Amino acid sequence: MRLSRYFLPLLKETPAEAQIVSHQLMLRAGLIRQSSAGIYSWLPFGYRVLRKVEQIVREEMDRAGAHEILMPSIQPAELWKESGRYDDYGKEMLRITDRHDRAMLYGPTHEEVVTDIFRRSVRSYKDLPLNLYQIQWKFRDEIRPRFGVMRGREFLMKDNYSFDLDFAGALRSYNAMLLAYLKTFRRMGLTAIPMRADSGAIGGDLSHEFQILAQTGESAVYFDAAFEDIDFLQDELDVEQLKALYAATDEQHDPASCPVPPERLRSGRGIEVGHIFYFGTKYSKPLGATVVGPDGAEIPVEMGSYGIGVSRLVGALIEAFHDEAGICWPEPVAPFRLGLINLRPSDQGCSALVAELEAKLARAGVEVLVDDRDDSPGAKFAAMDLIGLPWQAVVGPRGLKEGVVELKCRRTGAREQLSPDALLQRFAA
Ligand code: 5CA
Repeated sequence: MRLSRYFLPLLKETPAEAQIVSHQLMLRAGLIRQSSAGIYSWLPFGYRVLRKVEQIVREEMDRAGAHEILMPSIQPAELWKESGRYDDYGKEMLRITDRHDRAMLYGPTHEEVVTDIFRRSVRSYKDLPLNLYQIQWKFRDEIRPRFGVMRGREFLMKDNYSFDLDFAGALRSYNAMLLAYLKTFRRMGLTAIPMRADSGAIGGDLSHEFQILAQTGESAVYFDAAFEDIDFLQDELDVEQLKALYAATDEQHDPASCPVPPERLRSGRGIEVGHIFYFGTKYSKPLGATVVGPDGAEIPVEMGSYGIGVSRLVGALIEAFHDEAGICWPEPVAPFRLGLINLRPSDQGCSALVAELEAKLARAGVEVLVDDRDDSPGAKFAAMDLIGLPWQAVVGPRGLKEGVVELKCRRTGAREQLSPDALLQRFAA
C-alpha cells in the first residue's frame, strides 16, 4: 500500500475533545472519526486493527469449540419481557418502535436472543454442551460516553453463550472460556488479570473480569507475580490454581490481610477488556429453554455468557503500547508490519529500490505501507512514529550508494543498517 494513495488522514494537533492518550492517538493517527457522541466510524487504518483483533478472538473461540453465528442487532422487546429484563434495563437500552407500532430495541447484549434460538432448536441433552458466539455491534446509551472507543455507545463485542446439562458441565464451559480469554489477550501481547467480579445486570453468581495492564488504566489492580510468569500459550494450565491466584481491585485489596508476600505482589492499572458470567437457569427458566435429560425429564439448561470488548481492545492496546512519539503496535495486531520510507521519491534509484522491495515483500505476504509522499524526512519520520508500525525501513540516496537500508524497531528504537537482500530475508522468512 502506498501512502500517497491511501486514506490516512493524520492530525498535527492533539484534538481538544480527547482526554486520554489512546483517544488522542486514534484521532491523530487516522484510525477513527466521531460521528456522534460515543459513535465512531472506523477509517481504513483503524479498521485493519479492529479486524486483526477480531480474528485473534475468533481463532481462539473456534479452538475452544465455540461455533460462530450472527444474531440481529435489532431485537424484539417481547423476548426481554419474557426474561423480565425489559423494564429493569432502563435508559441504557435504546428502544425503537417500528411502523407497526411494535416495540423493538437495539441489542445491548444477546442472552435473550440466543436462548430463543436454543429453545426452538435443541431438544436433547445429547446435543450438549453447546457454545455459540458472535462478533456483533451493541448499543448501550451510556450516560457519559467517553474516552473514544473505550466507553462508546455503539461498540463491537464478541459475546458467546454456553449451554450445559448441569452445573458440573457449566463450570467446565466457564473454565474453558477463562483459559481461552487468557490466551486470546496474550496473543495480542497483553497481560490480562482475571478478577472475581460482580455480575451486575447480567446476573448470576460466578463472574470474572479481565483487566489488561496499562499505565493509564482506569482502576488500580493488585496481583500475584505468577500472572506475569505463566506462559498462557504453552504451559499446561490448571484452571483452579489460576483462579486461586491473588488478584484484587483497590477496594478489595487490604495490605494487612493480603496472602501474597510483598516480594511477589505486583500492582498496576487495569482496563476491563472482558467479562465472563455463569448464571445457571436465569434465562433458560423464564424462556423455557429445556432439554430432555437422560431419564426423560425436562431440564432447564445451565448457561453462561462471555464478553470481550473488541473495539475497546483497540484503545486498550494503544494505552498499553505507546510512547511520546505515538503508537507502538505489537506485531500480531499491527495494521501493517513494516513501514517503508522513501526519503527521496524524486530520485530514480530510491524509487526503483522501494518498488522492488515493495513487490518482493508483498509476494512474500508481508504487509507493507510505503511512504512515497513528497514531504520532508522529518515529517515522514514523525508520521511513521505516530502511526506506530512495528518496523520501519528507510531508503535514501546516501544508503543507496553504500548498498544499505536502515531498519528501525519502533518499540525499542534500535537501528541497524543492512543490505536490501538481508532485509527481504528478515521479513520474508
Ligand atoms: N452479556 C455479557 C457477556 S456476553 C456482557 O454484556 N458483558 S459486559 O457488559 O461485561 O460487556 C462485555 C465487554 O464489553 C466488557 O468487558 C467491555 O470490554 C466491553 N464493553 C462494555 N461496555 C462497553 C462500552 N460502552 N464501550 C466499549 N466496550 C464496552
